[in-house]
Formats: sequence, C-alpha cells, structure tokens
Amino acid sequence: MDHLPPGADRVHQTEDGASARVVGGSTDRRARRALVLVAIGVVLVGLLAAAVWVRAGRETGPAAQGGLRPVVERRLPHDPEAFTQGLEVVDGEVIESTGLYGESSVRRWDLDTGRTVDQVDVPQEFFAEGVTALPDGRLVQLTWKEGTAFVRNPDTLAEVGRFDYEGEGWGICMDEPNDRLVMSDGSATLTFRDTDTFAVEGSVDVIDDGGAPVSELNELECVDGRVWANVWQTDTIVVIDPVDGSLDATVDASGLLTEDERAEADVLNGIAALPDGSFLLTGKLWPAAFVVNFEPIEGDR
Ligand SMILES: [Ca+2]
Repeated sequence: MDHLPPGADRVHQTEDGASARVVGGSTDRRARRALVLVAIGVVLVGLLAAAVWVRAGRETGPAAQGGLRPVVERRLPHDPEAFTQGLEVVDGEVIESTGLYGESSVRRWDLDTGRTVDQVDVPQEFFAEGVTALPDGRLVQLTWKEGTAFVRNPDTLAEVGRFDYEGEGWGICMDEPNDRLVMSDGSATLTFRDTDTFAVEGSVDVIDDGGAPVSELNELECVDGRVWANVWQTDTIVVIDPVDGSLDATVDASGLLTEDERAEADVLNGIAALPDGSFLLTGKLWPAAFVVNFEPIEGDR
C-alpha cells in the first residue's frame, strides 16, 4: 500500500494490509539486500586495509629487523661428494650426516683440515638426514622417509639402537636448556621430542613477522634456547624462538661460494655452533665449509 506510513506495523493490516504486507515484504527484501551490500562493502574495505597494513609491515616493519650476514673467519675443505644433511660439532670434531639412497653415511672430520677421520655407511634402503648429539653423547641420525632414527656410539659411529617415528625426518638438534630434541620435517612445524623415548612432547608452528608460515625448515642447530634453521633451497637461515615460533633474525648466507663453485654445488644445508660462539656452515656437495660470525646487515635494526 502506497499510503502505508513508514514503520507501520504491517502485521495488523486488514485485507489491504495483506497486499501491504506483500509490498512491505518487497521493501524489506530491498532493505535487506542493501544492508547485505553495505556489509560486503565494509568487509571488502576492511580486507583491503588489512592487506595494505600487512604489506606496509613487511616492507618497513618488523620483517626487516634482525637481518644478519656471515663474516667468514676461515675457509676449510669439505668433501664435494658429501650430500650434507646434518652438521654438528662435538668435542672439536665435526659430525656430518650425508644423504641419498645408496650413498648415505655418518662421518667425523677434522675441523682444522677438513679431513674425514671416520665414516660409517648407512644401509642403502635409508636416506640419511639430520644428526645431533644426545645429552649422554650418543648420536641420533634421522632418515628421510623411512621413519627410523639411528642411535650411534659417538666414538665408533656404530649403530647401538633405533627410534621409530611418524612422518618425514629432515633436521634435528638438541635443545639442552629445555632438555628436548627439536625436529623438522620440511613443513613450518617443529616437533619437540623426548630424549629417552623420542616421543612427541609438543610442537610449534614457525611464522614470519607478517604471520605467514615459514616452511621447508631443514637442517637445524639449537643454540642457547633458540633454533637456527636452514630454509631448504635458499641461502636463508632463520633464527626461531621456539616458545611462539616467531623469528628473532634472518640470515642471508648467500655469497659464500664463488660463482664457479656454486654452479657445481647444491644448496646451503649445514649449520653447527662452535664453542667460541662462531658457526660452521656448508652445503650439499659444497667443496668448502666456512667458520663464520654473524653481523647485522647495514640498514637493518
Ligand atoms: Ca646442525
């Protein structure tokens, strides 16, 4: 009804009111449609504002903080046939795990000369991955898709036991302050494991300063309660706060190899802390390893 006053109670209309209800219903639908359109508009504007905010944050905000780069203190030879999957320094010697089916090994080499002192090959059905030392000194060496971790005598490198686990094994390190192992599987999630049973105790999702997951976490190194992780297929190492998965710093480790060396080598994948606070870095099929310290990248906070 044309004369139906705005806001009139349509439920109490008479016969004409019936048609008024129809007209009124149509008006309601238009109003609802308008409301929905306004709501959609508000949501779209909100999303646009959020995207601009996130983008601005990535360019000028926290994502830029904590940029580090390695300063090479010493270069030493590394077996260019070693497909490095794990690197750890124990009592001044390097323990390295190498991968690939039929070529996997665990080896010990001299930190001064790079010379391999001892090597034990892994059965060919296993693709070895990360390695670390348990609190009692025994080594634990992961395998990629086999669900088996070898436990090894640190003196002979011989297998003395095994742990079984679900999913893939990539990197592993011993988080001594928290008395737990930290393990990566190529995703953005780090898993915490019991040092006696290898049972999962918890996990954390690693995120960058914009809140995006940092996946492809590979070789690990636990240092003073932080977890350093090579990001697979990149020259980037991230420094993770395992309490909330946030990044403390990002290392740009590009430029260690010459262009010629790089052409023959595979990706960066080996990080081990040294007792004096420096680090040992290398990569898969790299002809060299580097003792480095990290310094802030100029312009970063
Ligand atoms: Ca390591």
